[in-house]
Amino acid sequence: MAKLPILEFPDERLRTIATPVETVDDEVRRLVDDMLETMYDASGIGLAATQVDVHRRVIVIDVSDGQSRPLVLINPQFTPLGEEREPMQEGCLSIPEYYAEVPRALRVHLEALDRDGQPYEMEAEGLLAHCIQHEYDHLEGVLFVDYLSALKRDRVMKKMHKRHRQMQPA
Ligand code: GNR
Ligand code: NI
Repeated sequence: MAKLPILEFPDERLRTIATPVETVDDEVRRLVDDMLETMYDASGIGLAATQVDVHRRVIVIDVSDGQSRPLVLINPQFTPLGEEREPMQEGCLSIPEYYAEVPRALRVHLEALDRDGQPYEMEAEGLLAHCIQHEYDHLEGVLFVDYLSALKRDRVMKKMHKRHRQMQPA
């Protein structure tokens, strides 16, 4: 397994729309394993392939206590269940040290392929439902700051530019 570098906002590559996986082969499984290692190392609860600059429809999630129950979502599709929306404080490994409330569907129905290419479906709510929607957005090139006001997004952009200047001094 290998830890992969994570793209950070406002990197334009985060805006790429991911393409479906045709066959879940060893290469895809290696990507899944590398993404899990990357997510656990960064103490995230989810990671989309987009964030590691691989533009395929692959997501890993683990919202369990002790991060012991990895969930693999390949070619995921979800539908909101009911009209209920719930704001939740979100963060993103591609936008470090910034958190904001985002309203999303409280419950969703998910269909995806697992690490063996087997289709499964499940219902999710609360944090897991939020995380599924956050990760799905990444596959569509969407970031949670897109739901904020232009003023707030601008502030995040400035903060990130400052961070990147400090990381790589001229
Ligand atoms: O680690 C993460 N925490 C989080 C909290 C609330 C809603 C979504 C998330 S996902 C995020 C990791 C990440 O950036 N995934 O793309
Ligand atoms: Ni994210």
